[in-house]
Amino acid sequence: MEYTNEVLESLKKKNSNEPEFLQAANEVLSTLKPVIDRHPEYKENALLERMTEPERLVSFRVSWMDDNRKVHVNRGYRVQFNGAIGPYKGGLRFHPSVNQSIIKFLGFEQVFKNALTGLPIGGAKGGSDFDPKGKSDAEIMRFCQSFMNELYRHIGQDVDVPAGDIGVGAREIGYLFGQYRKIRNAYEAGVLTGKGLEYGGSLARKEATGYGLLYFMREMLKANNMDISGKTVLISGSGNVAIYACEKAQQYGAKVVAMSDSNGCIYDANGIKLDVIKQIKEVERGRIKEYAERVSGAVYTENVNGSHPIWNIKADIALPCATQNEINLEEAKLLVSNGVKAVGEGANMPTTVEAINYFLEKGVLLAPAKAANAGGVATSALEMSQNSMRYSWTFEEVDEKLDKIMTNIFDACQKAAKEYNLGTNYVAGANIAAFDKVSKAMLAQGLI
Ligand code: NDP
Ligand code: 2IT
Repeated sequence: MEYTNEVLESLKKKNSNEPEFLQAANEVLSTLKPVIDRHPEYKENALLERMTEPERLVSFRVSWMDDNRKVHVNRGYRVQFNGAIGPYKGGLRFHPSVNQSIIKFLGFEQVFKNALTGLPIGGAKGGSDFDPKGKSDAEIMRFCQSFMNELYRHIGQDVDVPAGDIGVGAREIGYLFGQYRKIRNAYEAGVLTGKGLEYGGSLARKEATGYGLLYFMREMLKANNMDISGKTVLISGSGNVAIYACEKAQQYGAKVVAMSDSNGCIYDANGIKLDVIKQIKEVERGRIKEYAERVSGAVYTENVNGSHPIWNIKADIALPCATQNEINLEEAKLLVSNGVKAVGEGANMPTTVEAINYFLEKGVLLAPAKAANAGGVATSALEMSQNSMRYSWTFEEVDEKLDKIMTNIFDACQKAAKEYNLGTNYVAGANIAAFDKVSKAMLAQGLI
């Protein structure tokens, strides 16, 4: 049997209850055959088996008390997937859907994404099945403190550096950092990224994932004689990534007509008013349907039975920026029939394998998550650099570095795709470029 298939079959047996992890592994491994054929040493050194087995995974109890003194117990996780390139690095997700499969898929993706940034960071991910929705600030703080009471022993600025993801933003990072500092009695600023600007955070980190997605898009479109200006854009989600993707898309002259949250989507034919979205989401922590109550002419459509009505709106570009598997084959067909020419994955694994293949078949340009959303973690690494230097760069300095990093990532994806005659398949290009770097680092460090 083919080496990649052999490894996939064994993964399926070992991880049969982890569908998202298997999906992520399959998506990567299925594109690596031409590389494996060229490099027999990869099989001899069991690189695929080693890359798909985390270096370490911890799961722990997080007990906390709500405002009515009721006790709750959640499960916390940290997976340190691969440390060959640098300290483990990756976000924390607080969402009720979090389980071992989700954390492992995210950690696995992170290894390759971090390699593509060109910066010295290994791959990790963590989080909890805690649901931050409807919780008071005090409850969030107590949860974060309890979470850090265990996490602290596994992290460190040269060991493992967590950051935000779904449900974890500047507020949560602040509480986590405070508790870490208290436990350690040391100001190790680089132990967490996404910090507030007053205590070691980096300018442009908040904007970085969304802006980076658009920098990647710009390069991908340019390479294919297209341009963002004047295009109609759909952006799912209305969190950190979606908001700053929208901001940069608008700066580039695109018309963003729809955004969403987990309940439904809004359509505004005149173009989304981002200040209203920021007020609802960043300030009030409210629901997206309130947009339609505040902006005349805007229409709200509720999700029904897991459907995502946002993907049934006519547009040129779709930017899924909410969560995994938010575009399935049916939705991909709708997008293509409505004229979508390019898809940029701001979220991690937002497109199912069937949907990816459909887009590629139809000639839709697909900017894959591990390349296109790497701007967030890249800027986290820039935050670590600034913390080590005890210095901070201006917004423009960080933004310029981010732009260069995203341009380099696109170039690397394109180069790998060309080298293996894959045309505009940047999905395979990203996997191959990242795999090449991680493989070389692992081989150089021997069998560990
Ligand atoms: P936020 O928590 O800020 O926002 C998440 C958004 O997605 C919200 O609008 C949320 O809606 C929606 N959403 C979350 N889960 C679901 C779900 N199960 N079904 C439908 N909608 C959902 O997170 P981020 O913006 O930080 O993250 C968004 C995506 O981007 C994630 O896939 C994350 O892994 C990825 N990412 C984030 C980076 C970062 O720097 N933050 C970097 C790279 C990737 P609601 O409020 O209703 O839950
Ligand atoms: O998925 C991701 O890349 C993130 N959530 C950001 C991770 C980080 O360490 O900044």
